[in-house]
Amino acid sequence: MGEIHHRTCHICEANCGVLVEVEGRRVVSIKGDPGNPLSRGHICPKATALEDLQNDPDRLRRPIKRVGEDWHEISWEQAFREIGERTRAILARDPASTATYVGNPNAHSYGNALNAHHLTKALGTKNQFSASTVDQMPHQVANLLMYGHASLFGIPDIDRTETLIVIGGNPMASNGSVWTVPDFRNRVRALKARGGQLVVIDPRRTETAKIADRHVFVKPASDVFLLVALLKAVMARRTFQPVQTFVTGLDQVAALLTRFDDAACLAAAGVAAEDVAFLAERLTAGPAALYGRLGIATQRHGTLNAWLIALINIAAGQLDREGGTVFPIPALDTISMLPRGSLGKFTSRVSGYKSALGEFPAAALAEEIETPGEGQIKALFVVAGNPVLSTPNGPRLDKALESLELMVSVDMYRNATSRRAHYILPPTGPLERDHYGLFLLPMAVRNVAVYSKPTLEREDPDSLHDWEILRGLAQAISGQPVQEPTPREALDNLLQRGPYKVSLAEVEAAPSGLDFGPPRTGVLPDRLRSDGQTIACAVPAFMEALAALDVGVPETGKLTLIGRRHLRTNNSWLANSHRLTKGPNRCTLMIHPHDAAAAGLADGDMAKVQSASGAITLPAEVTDDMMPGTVSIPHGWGHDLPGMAMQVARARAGVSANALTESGALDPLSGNAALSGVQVEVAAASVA
Ligand SMILES: Nc1nc2c(c(=O)[nH]1)N[C@H]1C(S)=C(S)[C@@H](COP(=O)(O)OP(=O)(O)OC[C@H]3O[C@@H](n4cnc5c(=O)[nH]c(N)nc54)[C@H](O)[C@@H]3O)O[C@H]1N2
Ligand SMILES: Nc1nc2c(c(=O)[nH]1)N[C@H]1C(S)=C(S)[C@@H](COP(=O)(O)OP(=O)(O)OC[C@H]3O[C@@H](n4cnc5c(=O)[nH]c(N)nc54)[C@H](O)[C@@H]3O)O[C@H]1N2
Ligand code: SF4
Ligand SMILES: [Mo]
Repeated sequence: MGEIHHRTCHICEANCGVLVEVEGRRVVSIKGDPGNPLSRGHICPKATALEDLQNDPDRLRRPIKRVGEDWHEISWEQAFREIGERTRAILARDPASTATYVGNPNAHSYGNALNAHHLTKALGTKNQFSASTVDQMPHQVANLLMYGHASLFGIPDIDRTETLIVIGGNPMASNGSVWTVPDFRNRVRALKARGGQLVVIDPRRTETAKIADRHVFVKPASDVFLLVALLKAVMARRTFQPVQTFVTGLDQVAALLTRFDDAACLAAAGVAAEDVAFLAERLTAGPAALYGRLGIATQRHGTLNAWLIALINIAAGQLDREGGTVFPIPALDTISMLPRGSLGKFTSRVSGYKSALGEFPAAALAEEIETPGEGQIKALFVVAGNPVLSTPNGPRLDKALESLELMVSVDMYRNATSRRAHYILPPTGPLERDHYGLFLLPMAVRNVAVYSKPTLEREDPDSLHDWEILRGLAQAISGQPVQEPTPREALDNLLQRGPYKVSLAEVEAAPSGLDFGPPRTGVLPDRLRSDGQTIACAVPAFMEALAALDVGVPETGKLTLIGRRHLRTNNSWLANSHRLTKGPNRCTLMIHPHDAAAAGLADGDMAKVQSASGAITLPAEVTDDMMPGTVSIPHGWGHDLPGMAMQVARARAGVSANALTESGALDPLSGNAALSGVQVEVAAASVA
């Protein structure tokens, strides 16, 4: 029997508790922790991949430096010294010519979250980019303008609702997003056992749709029309019920909505009137929650969608209600730690995009590197990100990266993006770090506090955690040491100042986690950070955009592309795990039989997919799970680029969906990329 360590799996947002059995440095097993109050023993196949990651021979353990096409291991001391010198020389020429791109795993590392600003401060740069603008930025803009804080998220009270409506999310594959909801399947089982219903609105009959009581197809990127019709239907059913006293302006919204013709909206969304009537009925009867996620955010109407979803929950009387949309009170309250957020503080140099939360659209990174002039990006620091595979028109960005004078990747792999770096700085292994779900526990279906110690000692005593690398870079560039408490000390401090006033020691004393119970209600308006602590529904910027909205979707005669996720992947970066890459090829073009026939494609045939940005060729998977006219390709593939060093991934490389997405296609209110709704042509690939 080895030693059992309690841990939180940090791979996805679900934050499942795991029990890791180790003998010395050998991992004997990784199992679900039944004592974890949030995940209750649930895990998915990715948890065991933590061991693959920890022991992956391709995982970098030492800093490496590229000279031409050759890579050399160097010491940390040399890496920091050279990067510091080269950065200072670039800054001396043009102080506005550096940039950062911060990827998704930063949301899963409290050490990164608390230390990334040291690097941006040392660089003194406004050129900040992140995965947020290919993801949840629309939700955050809506939160900011409605609730007064970009990080104040409402979540469905799944454990007490009677109706859960999911639009543009697939938690059976993703395990939930901006909603920490491990063990989704059993939570849905319990919902059904108490007579409740799950409804899914999605252009694909997804894994979640398949366990739902009802699935409604919607045309991609046309949800806004469905949501307008649904809001009208909900309002029509609730004319006599009082609205919460802290809510204002719903009547102004209602007045604006009269300009929309219901039938035209439904036709544009491809949804039947009876479906809307059903949804409105469920939303206004018992406790119900409408939850929208990635599919409604990564499209040109992302922010309008997020706003309309909030308005529907409000108008239906479901906000801050048991079984409705609720606001967790986390042990570490990020809304008192983070700034509220700002819009339009900076304007991007090339296209004049307004910043959101101090960030420019990730989709604009390439043009800022390519376009000459003062402020052209010459040095880029990528922290735990793979934008070549994850941002629109990745091949264009890839080419732009090649032209940089200095690129540094803080990453554990030499992958599609970091192969372009001059230096790759790898952090300690995944089991060698501690964990607290800083950003994710505030969106959890129960209020819990869980802390994980490192499971293993650092294999190499010289290796550095991400946060130490970030501080090391800051010091190397600025010449000033970072004198601040360690992340662990900061965590203790923040917890003690939090609503439950617990110390880190008290949290650690409960290795499976401390449980503060289900989400409370009646927390509004107290928790609001808006002026006057009101929810002013008629947000001017949103009202203006809605007033300008043309009903209808132009007929292009082309197919519309959407994405998808698989349980055994996580964006681009688990592709080198032996365990997870087993099984059938998952990088396929899902296409409806009618569309396949029209393109002359049979199941398994190679299909060429062409957009305005580029073309890729991949096998067709013919399935009536797709809405006719819509095709689906997963992202995070394309692992056969020269210079990559991921052996397992290379053997099952796939192709990148982001060769098709377009850098100019954005949600204007948030700068979020419109990954959904790309127009494509599909044909049988000519046999070479
Ligand atoms: N077409 C399309 N594109 C999409 C999406 C889509 O649905 N469709 N989804 C978008 C979404 S939601 C997101 S969040 C983005 C993700 O975009 P990114 O964050 O840019 O990409 P990831 O693939 O998550 O890559 C994470 C990188 O971090 C590294 N890494 C992993 N863990 C750690 C760590 O602990 N420390 C360090 N230093 N590095 C680490 C990995 O090796 C990898 O290089 O992709 C987006 N792109
Ligand atoms: N296994 C696994 N889990 C993951 C990840 C992963 O890569 N793999 N990634 C993690 C990350 S970074 C994130 S952000 C979350 C995302 O978590 P989710 O939001 O659940 O993301 P997806 O599974 O991509 O689901 C998006 C759904 O939107 C649908 N969709 C696409 N376009 C539209 C549209 O225009 N309208 C509507 N209504 N629906 C549309 C798609 O068909 C898909 O079913 O997942 C996280 N968890
Ligand atoms: S659902 Fe997410 S957190 Fe849970 S085991 Fe899987 S990858 Fe880890
Ligand atoms: Mo994401």
